[in-house]
Formats: sequence, C-alpha cells, structure tokens
Amino acid sequence: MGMKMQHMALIGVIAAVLLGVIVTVISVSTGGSSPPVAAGSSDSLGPFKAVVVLNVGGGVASPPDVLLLEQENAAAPVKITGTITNLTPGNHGFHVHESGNVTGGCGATGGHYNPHGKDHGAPMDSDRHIGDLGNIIADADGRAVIDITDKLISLTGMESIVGRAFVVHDGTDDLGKGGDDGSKKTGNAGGRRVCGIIGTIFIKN
Ligand SMILES: [Cu+2]
Ligand SMILES: [Zn+2]
Repeated sequence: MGMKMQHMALIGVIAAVLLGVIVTVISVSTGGSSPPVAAGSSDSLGPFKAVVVLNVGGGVASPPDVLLLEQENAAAPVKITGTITNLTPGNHGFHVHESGNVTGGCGATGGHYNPHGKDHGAPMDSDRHIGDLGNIIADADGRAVIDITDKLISLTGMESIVGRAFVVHDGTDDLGKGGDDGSKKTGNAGGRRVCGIIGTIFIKN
C-alpha cells in the first residue's frame, strides 16, 4: 500500500468514527427531549392503573376490601371500582387524603387532597378539593358497590393521587352545604373508619 492509499484509509476511518459520534449525539438529545416517564408506567401515555387495599383503621374488613383505579391516558377520567364492606348502612364520606402516611392509623393521612386551596365540595362541583368524591352508600348488609368515574383525580402528572390515601368516613359528607366552617373543610363526615394507600400497578407495554 502506497503512502497515498494509507492516508485515504485513515481519512475513511476518521470519517466513520465522526459519523458514529454525530449519530450518537443526535439519538441522545432526542431521548432527552421526550416527556418525563410517569412513575409506575413504562411510558407517559397510559393506560394507568392503581390499587387500594383498605387495610388500616377500626373498620377494616376481613379480608380487607380492595379498590381498582383505571385511567386510559393522562387526560382521561379515572374509574374507581370495587366493593367496600363492614360499613354501617347509609352514607359514608369518601375522599382522597393528601398523604399516604398511615402511621398509627388513618389520622396521619392529613386533610383532603387540595393542591389549589379550594373549599370542600361535591364531586360535581367545579370548586372542590381534588380529593372530594362525595359519599358511598352502604346497603342494609353494610356493603357499598363502588363504580365512580371522576374527571379531577389523576393517576399521572404533577397532581397524581398515587402515593396518597383513600379514606372512608363513619358519617355522611354534607358536600360543603352544611353552612358551617367544618362543612367547607371536611364536609363534617366524622371519624375515619378505614383507609388505604393508593399504589401503582405497573403496566408493561
Ligand atoms: Cu376524608
Ligand atoms: Zn374535601
């Protein structure tokens, strides 16, 4: 191989290496500009699922009752299904509380999830805590079948309820219409009967 041929070969190798570096840089920067991956899903598009085992508090059923939460995508409503037993017949306030802390019972879950500083309200109100899901209704046997679709709660994004807690109360939520201060804060729903942490169900796409 002559001197000129060796130069040509060397230039070819350098060009190939440079091209490889450029391609790598482009693919890395493309990856970096994609939306952040939501916790609990292998991508940010959904669907998203979560589960709540109501295993804390004086009203825990045996075995503990379970709720399933499903959301098709970040903009879709969340569907909550399941059956809650071991209740007294009638209405029971049903909320997402701000913390998934159940240390020592349901008291540590804090107040209703309310990142925008709103007053307590009904699920259909535009002004409400995000966590305000109204009442569930138990039959004469103390069973409440849950089939709720809510547009305000989400399983993804900045205001995800994953990692927070569901709380079922002893009494009726007055939906903010009680005419006193408590009504605008808690709906006067009384003690916390049973609660559970909202946990991600990982979906492998
Ligand atoms: Cu509550
Ligand atoms: Zn509330």
